[in-house]
Order: sequence, then C-alpha cells, then structure tokens
Amino acid sequence: MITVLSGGVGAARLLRALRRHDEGVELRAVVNVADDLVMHGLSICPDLDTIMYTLAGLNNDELGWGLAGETWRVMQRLGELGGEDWFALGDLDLGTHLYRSQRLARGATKTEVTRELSTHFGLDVELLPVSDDPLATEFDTPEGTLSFQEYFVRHHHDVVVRAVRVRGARDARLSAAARAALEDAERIVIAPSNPLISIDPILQVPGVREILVRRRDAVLAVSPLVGGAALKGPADRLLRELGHEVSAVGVARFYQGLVGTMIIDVLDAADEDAVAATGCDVRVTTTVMRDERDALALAATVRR
Ligand code: FO1
Repeated sequence: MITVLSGGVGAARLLRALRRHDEGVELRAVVNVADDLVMHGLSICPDLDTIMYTLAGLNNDELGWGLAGETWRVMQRLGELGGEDWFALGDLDLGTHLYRSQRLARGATKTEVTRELSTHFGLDVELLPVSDDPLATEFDTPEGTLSFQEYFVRHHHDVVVRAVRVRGARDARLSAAARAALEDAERIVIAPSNPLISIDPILQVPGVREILVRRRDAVLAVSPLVGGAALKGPADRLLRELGHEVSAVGVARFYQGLVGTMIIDVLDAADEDAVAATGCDVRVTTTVMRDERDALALAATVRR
C-alpha cells in the first residue's frame, strides 16, 4: 500500500500516474483540508475535489480545478444580482458542494462524506481528509489577514506574504483512517504539491510529523520545483518571502528529518549533492507530468 500526502493538482496527477503504472497497488491519499471554505453556506473542499474529479477522469485539465465541460449559469445569475462571484462554482460542481454540505449539517464527518462521493465517482483510491476537525490556512499580508482562497483566487496569489498560519492545527485530531494510512503504508510519498501551503498544513496536525520521523526510510518526497521555479502557483514566491532558499535544496531542507528519499527534476541535477547533504537519497528524473509517458516515468521512479 502506498500513501500520498496530497495537495491539489500535482498530487492528483501523481496519484493518477501511480494508478496507471500499477493497477494492482492499493493507493491512499491523506489530503490537505486547510484550503477548505464555506461560501454561500456551502462546504467546499478544493483539494479533495480536484483529486476526486481527476481520478474519475472528469477534471478540467486546463484549469487544474473543476469539471470538464462545466457550465456557469448559476455564477452568471449570481454576478447579475451583485453577489459574491469571485470564487467560481460551476453548475455541476455545485451538486458536489450541496451534497457535502447537507451531509455535514446532518452530522456526517468529512471522512464519511468523502468516502460516499468517492464511491459515487467510482474511485479506487481512498481519499482521506487529514482531519475531520476545522483547519484554515491564513496569510498575513499588507492587505490584512487573508483566508486561503482570498489570497489564492481573489488576489491571484499576487500579494506579499509576511507569515502563514494554519488555524486549528494545534487542536486538530489526525483521523483514525489517515493515521492507519500513514502507519501501514509500505511507502509514504509527499506529492509535488506546495510544501508551505499544501503539505505543511498536513504536517502540522499533531502526530503526522512524529510518524514521518519514525518511518523516515519509507518516506519519499517529489520536489515541486523545476529548474528552481514552480510550474504553477506561488511555491517559489512563498519560499522566498518566508525566508527559504528557492531551489530543490530549499525544499529538501524544509523536509529535512522527515524524508529518506527526494526526487528532484533533471533541470535541478546540479543540486543533487547539496540535496543529499540534507541527509537523504536523491533520484533525478523528469518530474513534469506533461503527458502520459512522463507521468508513468515519474511513477516508475517513485516505485523503484
Ligand atoms: N481556482 C481559481 O483560480 N479560481 C476559482 O474561481 C476557483 C474556484 C474553485 C471552485 C471549486 C474548487 O474545488 C476549486 C476552485 N479553484 C479555483 C481552485 C482552488 O481554489 C485552488 O487551486 C486550490 O485551493 C489550491 O490548491
């Protein structure tokens, strides 16, 4: 069994590649829920839904989120009414949020609702919210304190970040299913997701770090940087703003003590020795999942 610590699109593509590479392997994902939000009274879980839609083959690959072939009639009407429409919820996607919100309001846990949705969408990867307790990433910026989606979507992550916090992390309980997925996995993979805002909220849930430190030889991380830059999103900018080196070495230092193996991109091959000096084995390969062949090659390097 392989367990993948997961943010959104990078994790979704790695999970899809691991599934295609080996149809027989049991796959679980322990997923960040600190991007989650309540909007229009609806509970929205972007990372869980991105992975779910991707594994179901229903995702909008261009956007990296939402459903392919989506329509936006509800948002259009909301905009006409002068409502809050900066966070775009497609007509079909809204069905997922309505279902989840009602189940949560009736007392189901996020873990239970995720299992129900995963069954509906025919997934053969077990998606596990890291915790059923509320977690919320927030950013200190010159614009004030911003919630995750205010920073990421409303401000297009184009605002200086002075500090990042995960509200609720200290008191959050690691779910029993996520704990078992971490304890029982033959291999724990940290996806090429943003270390600071996708993976760190998972690591901040009490118990997760301790398990990784203890199981370090089984832990492998894929660097999200390629040639020292993020493919998409603010990973490089945030590393710089929060005082980390913007390179595979900076990522390796961030995960130091937690991982036994790092996979870095061929464009960062010059960093191989410095990454190894943080105390892990290093594998160098193409980490960009541009097409099926690249994705399968990365999956093969993870499984090696
Ligand atoms: N990302 C955007 O850039 N703009 C949006 O309007 C947007 C809406 C949205 C709705 C549902 C959902 O599940 C995800 C959505 N995302 C949107 C993506 C998402 O907010 C971020 O990419 C992740 O939170 C970062 O991992």
